Amino acid sequence: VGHESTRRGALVVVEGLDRAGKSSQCEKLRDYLSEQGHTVKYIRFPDRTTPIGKLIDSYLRGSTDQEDHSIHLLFSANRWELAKSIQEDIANGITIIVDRYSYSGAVYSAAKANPTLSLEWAWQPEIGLPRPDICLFLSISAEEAAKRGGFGAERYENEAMQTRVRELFRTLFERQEDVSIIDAGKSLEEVSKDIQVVVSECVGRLGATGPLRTLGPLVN
Ligand code: NYM
Ligand code: MG
Repeated sequence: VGHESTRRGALVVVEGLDRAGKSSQCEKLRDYLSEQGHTVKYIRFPDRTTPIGKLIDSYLRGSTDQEDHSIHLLFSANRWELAKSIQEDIANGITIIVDRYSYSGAVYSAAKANPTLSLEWAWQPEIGLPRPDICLFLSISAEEAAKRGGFGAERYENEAMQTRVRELFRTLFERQEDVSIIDAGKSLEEVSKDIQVVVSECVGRLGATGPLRTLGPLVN
C-alpha cells in the first residue's frame, strides 16, 4: 500500500482512409476514456505545428513540391520529433489517442507507385518508434466513401490514390499484430461502441503487455 507505481497509459492509434470518420471517433473515444477515469491526450499526425509539420502542410496543400522519398522522410521525422514526449506521457500514466501514424506514413507514400519507394522501404524509418498497443483500422468500402461526399482539396484526395491506399492498408495490416479492423460503414454510435469494446479490452490487458514497446520490421 502506498508503493503502487504509476500504471502506464495506452498508446491507441486510429487509422483509415480520408472520410472514414477518424477524427469524430477519436473525439468520442477521448470522451469515453476520460469518463472511465483515464487521463487522455488526443494527438494527430501530421502535426502541422512544428517546423517540419509546416513543410508537410504546405506540401499537402499543394503550395510546394517535394521529392517523394524526401517528403516521406519528413512525415517520419514528424513522428520522431514527438517520440520522446509520447514515451514520457505513456510512462506517466497518460493514454494517448493518435489520429494517423506510421501505417498512413507507409501506405500513402507506397501508393505513389514510385519504383524505388516500396512498402518495405517506406516502413524502414518507422522502426524504433513507440509501438501502438492497439491500432484500430476504420474500414469503409469505396461505395460508402463515395456516399460521404466529395474529396477534399489536398494532395492524395482523389479516387485513384484512395483505391491504392485502401489496398495497401489491407496488405500492411495482414503483416501487423495488434490491429483491429472496425467496420466503419455503420452509424457513428455503433462504430463508437465497437471501438470502446476493443480499447477497453486492450487497456485491461496492459498489465500483462509490459512497458511500451517499439515498432519492429515488417514480418511476412
Ligand atoms: N499522410 C499522413 C501521409 O501521407 N503520411 C503520413 O505519415 C501521415 C501521418 O496526410 N491524406 C497523409 C494522409 C492524409 C494527409 O492527413 C493529411 P489528415 O489526417 O487528412 O489531416
Ligand atoms: Mg484528410
